[in-house]
Amino acid sequence: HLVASLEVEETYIMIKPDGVQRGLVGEIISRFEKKGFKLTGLKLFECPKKLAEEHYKDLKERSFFPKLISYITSGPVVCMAWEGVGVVESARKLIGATNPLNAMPGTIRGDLAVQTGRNVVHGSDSPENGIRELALWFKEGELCKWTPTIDPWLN
Ligand code: FUP
Repeated sequence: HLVASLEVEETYIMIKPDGVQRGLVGEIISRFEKKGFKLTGLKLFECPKKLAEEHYKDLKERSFFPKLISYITSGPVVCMAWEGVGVVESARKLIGATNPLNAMPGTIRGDLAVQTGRNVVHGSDSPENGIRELALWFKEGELCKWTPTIDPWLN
């Protein structure tokens, strides 16, 4: 479908260890900032194995699961919460297809990545998973529910 949700939503976006180590943190954050979404949470974090397994629990039976867990826990990740109208689906479009070779140029993965197993960024795939994942990765008090006091044109 072409029309994004008109609901204000929250999504969990994570820059994976390859994105951090390749120096892509600023570039990736910029994509969401320039689009006009609101940053409501941000931290550099070393993900414990248990948390990675919980986050990707739906993929537990897949052959690539052990490799996926060792990739995600191989170095610090950048955890982010982004808020906005239709942000879940829009962020998925900004990120691009799971396999970066299938991701359109102009998307984060299309522009910056080559391999599925090194696809630089994660984004929640539904509003329900946005809520679930934010609860998993952020503690009470780590998210900021702020209202812009300057530019009222975006968000
Ligand atoms: P996405 O929602 O685009 O992150 O993709 P999935 O939830 O299907 O997969 C989560 C992660 O598992 C991907 F980012 C990379 C990894 N993966 C593989 O390593 N191999 C696969 O065949 C599929 C996914």
